[in-house]
Amino acid sequence: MKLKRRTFLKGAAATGALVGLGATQTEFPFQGLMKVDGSDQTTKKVFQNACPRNCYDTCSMLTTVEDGVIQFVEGNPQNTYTNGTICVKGNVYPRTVYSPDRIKYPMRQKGRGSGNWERISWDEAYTEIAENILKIKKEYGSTLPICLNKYSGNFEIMHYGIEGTMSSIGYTTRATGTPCWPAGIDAQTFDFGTILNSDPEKMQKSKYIILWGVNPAWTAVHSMNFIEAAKANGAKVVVIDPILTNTAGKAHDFIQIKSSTDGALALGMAKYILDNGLFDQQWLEKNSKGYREFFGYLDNNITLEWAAEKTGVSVDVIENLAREYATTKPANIWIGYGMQRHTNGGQNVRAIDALAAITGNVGLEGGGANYAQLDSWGFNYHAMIHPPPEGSEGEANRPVNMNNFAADVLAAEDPPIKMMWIAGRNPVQQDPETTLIKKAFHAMDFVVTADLFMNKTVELSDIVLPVTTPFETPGVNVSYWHYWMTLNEQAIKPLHESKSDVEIAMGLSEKMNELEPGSCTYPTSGDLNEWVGKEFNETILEQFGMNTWEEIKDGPVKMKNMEVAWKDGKFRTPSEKYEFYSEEAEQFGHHPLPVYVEEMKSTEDHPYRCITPHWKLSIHSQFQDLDWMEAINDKPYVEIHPELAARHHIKADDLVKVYNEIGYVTVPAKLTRTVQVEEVVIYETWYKNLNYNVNYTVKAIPADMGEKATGMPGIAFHDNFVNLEKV
Ligand SMILES: Nc1nc2c(c(=O)[nH]1)N[C@H]1C(S)=C(S)[C@@H](COP(=O)(O)OP(=O)(O)OC[C@H]3O[C@@H](n4cnc5c(=O)[nH]c(N)nc54)[C@H](O)[C@@H]3O)O[C@H]1N2
Ligand SMILES: Nc1nc2c(c(=O)[nH]1)N[C@H]1C(S)=C(S)[C@@H](COP(=O)(O)OP(=O)(O)OC[C@H]3O[C@@H](n4cnc5c(=O)[nH]c(N)nc54)[C@H](O)[C@@H]3O)O[C@H]1N2
Ligand SMILES: [Mo]
Repeated sequence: MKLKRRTFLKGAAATGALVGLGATQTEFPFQGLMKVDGSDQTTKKVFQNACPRNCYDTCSMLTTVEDGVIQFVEGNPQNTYTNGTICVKGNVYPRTVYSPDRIKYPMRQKGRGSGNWERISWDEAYTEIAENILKIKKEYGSTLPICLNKYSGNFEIMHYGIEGTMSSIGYTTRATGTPCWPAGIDAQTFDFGTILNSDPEKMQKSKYIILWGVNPAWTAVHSMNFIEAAKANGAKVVVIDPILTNTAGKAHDFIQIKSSTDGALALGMAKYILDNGLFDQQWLEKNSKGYREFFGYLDNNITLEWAAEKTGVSVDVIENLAREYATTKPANIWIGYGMQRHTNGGQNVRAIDALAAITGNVGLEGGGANYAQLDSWGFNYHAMIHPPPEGSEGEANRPVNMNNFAADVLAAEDPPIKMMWIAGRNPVQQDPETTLIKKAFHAMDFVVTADLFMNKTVELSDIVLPVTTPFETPGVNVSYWHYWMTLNEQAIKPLHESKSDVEIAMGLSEKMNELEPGSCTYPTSGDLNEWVGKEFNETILEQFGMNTWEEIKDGPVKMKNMEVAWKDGKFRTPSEKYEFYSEEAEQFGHHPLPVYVEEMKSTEDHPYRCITPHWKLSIHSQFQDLDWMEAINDKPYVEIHPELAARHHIKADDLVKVYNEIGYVTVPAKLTRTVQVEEVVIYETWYKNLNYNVNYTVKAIPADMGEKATGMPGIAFHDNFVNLEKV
C-alpha cells in the first residue's frame, strides 16, 4: 500500500491527498490498490487518452491504470506539442472520474428545479423519453418541436453522435452557430478563404511574436513552450490585451488597449507601414486583391493620432510597434478568440490579418496571422450521419440561434419548441441572459440532459442521463490549433451506470423501435472500438501519412505539410488571392475592406465595461467545480482598478454588486492595477457550491460576423456594460 501510494502521488491526485479533503478522501481510488490477499501484485497498464475539451491544446495523455483504477494521467511525450506535460485541469482528471459528485444513474426530477430527484432505471428513462418523442410527433406531425442544444463539453469525433441521435428520429430544431470563435472565422474566410494556421510548434522560428487578445499562459499552456523557445532564440514578444494577463507578464512589451478598438490599432500600424514604405510590394502584387483600395482607405481615413485616441495607446508606442513588426521577419501574430467577442470583432480581425499581408508575413515560416484551423477534421462523422426515419415530415432541421437561444426558443412557432435535449452543453451557465434561459427551460414540456455532474442546466431538466468520461469510452481527437491526432482508448470500465452519448443513442433507438417500429434509424448496437475505425477515410489517412487507421494505436500522429499556412500562395477565396477587398464580405453586409467599425460605448447608467474571459482552473463549467480545484481557489472575484474602487468606496474583499438592466452578480472585489480604470473583469466559470454566474449580466448582443461559416453571428460577450455598488 505504501508503495502504491507513492506511485499514485505522481499525478495531481497528489493535490487532493496532500490538502486532505476530509470526508471525500474515502472516495479516492486508493482502495483499488489494496489486494484482498494483502500481496503487492497489481496489474498495471498504460492507456492512450486524449483530452476532448474545447481547448487549443487537445492533449495526448497517458493514463496509468492499476487493477482497473486510474492512478494518474500525464502528458504523452510522443506528441511534441503536448511534450510530456499536461495542465492543472488534466492533472485532476482522476478526480473528475472518481468524484463523489458524478451523476451515477439516470434520474427523474419531480418538479423541474425542485431538486426532488429519484433514481430510475435506464429502461424507464428510455421509455419516458421515447414516449415523449412519439407523443410530440403525433401531436405536431413532426419532430421539429424537439430542440437539440449541444456544443463543446466533449469534442471527440464520435461525440458528434449527439447530433446523430436527433437526426435519426426526424427533422428537429437545432441550436446553430457557436458562442466561441465565429466572428474571427468569417473574417479569415473573407481574407484567406478559410481559417488555417501554421503549426504552432513553428512559433519558435519567429523573431517577433504578437499575442493579440489571447492568453495562452492560461488557455493554451503548451504553446507557451514554443513562445519561450522563440524568446530564447532572440525573438521579441508583445502582448496586446485590455488586461495585464499572465501571458503579458511573460512578454517583453505589454500594450494595454481599450477593449474592442484593436482595428484602430492595426489600421494605425498599417498607416505607419504605408507612410514609411515598409510594406512588401512584391508580395502584394503577386498574392493579393484590393491592396490599392486598402491603401487608399488608410490614406484618406486613418491617422496615428486618431488610432491613439481610440485605443488609449500613444502614437509613439504605435509607431514603434509598427516599425518593429514590419522590419523584423518572420513576425508572427496570434489572434485570440477573446478579442473577437465584440460587435466589431470580425472587422478587427480583418484589420490585423491585413498587417500580416502587407508586410509579406503570410506564408512565411514563423510568420502569419494565426487564428485556428479545421483542416485536420476531415473525418467521416459516421456516428453523426443518420437519415431521418422513412416518411419523416419536412425537409431539413430548423435552426435557432445558439447565441440568442432563449429568445429564439421562446419565439419559435409552427411548431413551437416543446422538448429539449441537452448534451455536452451547459446553457444555464454558459449562455448570456441567464434569466431568460431559465424561462425558456421552464416553458418546455420535457427536458432531457446528459451530463457528468449536477450543474445548473441539469437542475432545470426532467430526466438526467449519466455520461462517461473520456477514460471510459473509446474515440479519436484532433485540435483546432495544432495538427496532432490522438486515439482515445477505453482505459477503465464505465463507472456507476454511466454510458457514452453514442450508447445512449443506441439504447434510445432500441426503445423507440420497440414502441413504434421504424421510428428511429440509429443503430441499436455496435462495437465502439470498431466505430472509431469507421471515422477514417482515404483522405484523412493520406493527410496524416497513415496506411491504415490502426496505426494510430501506436501513438499520436501529426498531419503532414502543415508547418506553414499558405506557403503555396493558393488562397481559398473566390479570386484565389488574399482579399483585402472581399465581395463576399460585402454580400454578408460588411464593408468589403477591413475598415474600422465603431466599438460599443458605455452608457451613463452602466459606465464600465465588464469583460468575462476564460478562467485558468476551468474549461468553462468544467473542472473548477471539483473539490480539488476548490482547494486551490474557491471563489470568483470582480477585478477592479484601485482608482475605480475608490470612486465607489470599495475596499479589497468587499462584496460588490455588479449590475445592469438585465441582472446582477455579487462577488468580492480584488483591487488590481492589471485592469484598466474603466473596465472591470470577472472570469466566467462554475463553482458547484456558489450561486455565481456572471452571465446574468451579459446580454445576447451579436458580434458582427460568423454567419457565413457557422450559420449565425458570434456573440459580443465582452460588450457588456455594468455599474458597481458596494453591498
Ligand atoms: N484554462 C482555460 N483554457 C481554455 C478555456 C477555458 O475556459 N479555460 N476555454 C477554451 C476555449 S472554448 C476557448 S474559445 C479558448 C479561448 O482562449 P483565448 O483565445 O485566450 O480567449 P479568452 O481567454 O476568452 O480571451 C483572451 C484575452 O482576450 C482579451 N480580450 C478581450 N477583449 C479584447 C479586446 O477587445 N482586445 C484585445 N486585444 N483583447 C481582448 C481578454 O482580456 C483575454 O485576456 O480557450 C480555450 N482554453
Ligand atoms: N460570459 C462568458 N460566457 C461564455 C464565454 C465567455 O468568454 N464569457 N465563452 C463562451 C465560449 S468561447 C464557449 S466555447 C462556451 C462553452 O460552453 P459549453 O459548450 O456549455 O462548455 P462546457 O461548460 O465546457 O461543457 C458543457 C457541459 O458538457 C458536459 N460534458 C462533458 N463531457 C461530456 C460528454 O461526453 N457528454 C455529455 N453529454 N456531456 C459532457 C460538461 O460536464 C458540461 O456540463 O461558453 C461561452 N460562454
Ligand atoms: Mo470557446
